[in-house]
Amino acid sequence: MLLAFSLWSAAGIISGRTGSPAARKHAIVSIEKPAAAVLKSLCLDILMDWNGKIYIVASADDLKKMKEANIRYRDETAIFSAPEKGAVSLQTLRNGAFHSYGELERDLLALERSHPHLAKVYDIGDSLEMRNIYALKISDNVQFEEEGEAQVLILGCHHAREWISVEVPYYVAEHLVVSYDSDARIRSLIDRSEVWIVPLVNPDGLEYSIHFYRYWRKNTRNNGDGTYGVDPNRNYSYQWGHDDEGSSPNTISDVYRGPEPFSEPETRAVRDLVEQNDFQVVISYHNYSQVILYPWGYTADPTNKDALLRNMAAAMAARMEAVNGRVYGYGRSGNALYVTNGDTVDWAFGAKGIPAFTIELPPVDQLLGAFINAEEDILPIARENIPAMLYIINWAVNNRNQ
Ligand code: 0X9
Ligand code: CA
Ligand code: ZN
Repeated sequence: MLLAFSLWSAAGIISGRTGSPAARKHAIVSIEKPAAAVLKSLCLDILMDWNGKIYIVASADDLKKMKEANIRYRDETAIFSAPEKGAVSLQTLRNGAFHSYGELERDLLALERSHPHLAKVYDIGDSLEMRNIYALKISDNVQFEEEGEAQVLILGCHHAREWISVEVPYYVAEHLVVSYDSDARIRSLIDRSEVWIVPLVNPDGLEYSIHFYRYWRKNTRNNGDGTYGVDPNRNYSYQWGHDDEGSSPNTISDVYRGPEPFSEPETRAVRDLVEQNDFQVVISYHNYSQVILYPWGYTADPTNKDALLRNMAAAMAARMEAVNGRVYGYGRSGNALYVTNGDTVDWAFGAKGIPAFTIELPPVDQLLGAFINAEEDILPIARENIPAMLYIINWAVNNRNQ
């Protein structure tokens, strides 16, 4: 049922990057899976586990370490470099048509300025490097704090390298705002709801990914031991640290869960926003895999609302496919190839009782680009997500006070 490929080997291999974040050249290499057991001690950045091979993002140092450990690897950099070059425009140098932190700030403020009765920008907290974490609230009478309407929360970019996960929430927001006057269905939904959109939960990580290291995943926390970064999607409190397979206690790991639940300002900002409101649904965008996931993530067991969550995921998938013909899978997170603990949607559902979904955006696999989406795919991907979000807003309106 689930086609998602895991980034994290089911064997729980520890992955991460050594040293401080700095601009460096990396190769992508693959090794045969049986050799993977020895990887644990080398602390390498494992990109994916696919088709019997483990793919690794390796610095010159890493390659040296692998040679010393007699690990035979194959250079696969060429497979990955082609889409990456095509995906960024030379004009804007780094991030092409994708939003940087500054560009997102500019565009959110512009939406607020052009539609002051519909869109309001909130600063819901500061990142470690003191960037603002922005939320855009969309509603009729947006200036009123307590409207007593259904509420939906849409999050993007917990993970730095997942650039498309900023774009989809942003364009959903823009579409809702600019279509309000002309589209009766959107107007009626927005009149009866408040939609909160946080396109960029991890601004420090995104900037680091843009300027220094494209495949950076975590935030940029200095762990104090020569390693950097906590995985924001392992730092929520529900079943935090449940086991060392769904998250890692090792600071160097790319799924390091942090020293304690909500140790990171990015996850605290989301927590506080949820606690100050009454959301009926939470959506958290990630990529890649093209799949809609619902709790639990920490275990393969179903929740007590499995049928409901499954029906909602199926309804979203059908609406997405209808736009461009792209098929999104759906299923329970922990039932897929790997478990996670401390993620957003387990917390939203487990601690707050809110139906919550992780939407892993395209592509479906690494051969179609993995974390790298072509600029010309941004709008088609955003467009196919709009009907799914309208369905979710409508569901929230119909299921308030349940
Ligand atoms: O590992 C994650 O945090 C998410 N995948 S990603 O490739 N974007 O990093 C998945 C979270 C959903 N939970 C599970 N699949 N268990
Ligand atoms: Ca409203
Ligand atoms: Zn992610």
